[in-house]
Amino acid sequence: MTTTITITAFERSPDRGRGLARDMRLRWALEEAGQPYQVRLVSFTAMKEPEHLARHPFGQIPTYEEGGLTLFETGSIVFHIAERHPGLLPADARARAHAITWMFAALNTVEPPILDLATAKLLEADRPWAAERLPLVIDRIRARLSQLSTRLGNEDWLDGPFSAGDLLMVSVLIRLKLSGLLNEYPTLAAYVARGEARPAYARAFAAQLAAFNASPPPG
Ligand code: GTB
Repeated sequence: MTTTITITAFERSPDRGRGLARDMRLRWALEEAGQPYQVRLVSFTAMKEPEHLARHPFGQIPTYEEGGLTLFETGSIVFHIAERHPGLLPADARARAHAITWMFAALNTVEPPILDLATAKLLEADRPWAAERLPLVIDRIRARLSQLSTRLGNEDWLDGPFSAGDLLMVSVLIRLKLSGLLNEYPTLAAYVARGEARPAYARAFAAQLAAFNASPPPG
């Protein structure tokens, strides 16, 4: 008997369902794992109400429900999926440890300066010190991209076959596409393009976009 998996996603995503909200990471992992799932769309208001706060203490998306299990935090959920289904973590213990290391590297080392850029542009742009801070934020991103690009070199994926580490790293880097920063590193731009070219990614993207297009316009 299979247990239904339900994830939560934005009812009206600010990016209009174009792959940037984090439910995309779960959709992609579930598609790679060949697992069907349902989606519960939540409004920004509903996210802060008790029913959703019981699923997610910080009132955010995504969440993951499977039988009696409820999880939040994208990294933990992707790990949960990857541990239970083939395709996202290697069987060999050492290779698996490396892939898990790249999951943490994506979320703990590469993503923070990228999130800082979004904060600087969206939330701090009117502060008197904003113009002075922005180049520092961008320099910190460039430092990480340069190191990552060197490490990836001519390989397709970070450590052997595609893994949950690549899934998270590509997802993190995608957020830089609009800034133009990714294209400064052709190795990484090609890496992201390889991720986006995976059929599982394409299915996840199409599903997220379809959910946005089907959701009611703000009333
Ligand atoms: N650490 C948590 C995790 O990884 O699961 C962070 C979850 C998180 O940031 N969730 C965001 C959220 O719920 C949505 S994904 N925000 C609403 C709130 O906090 O009230 C971040 C996101 C949202 C929208 C875009 N976009 O439209 O471009 C991109 C990324």
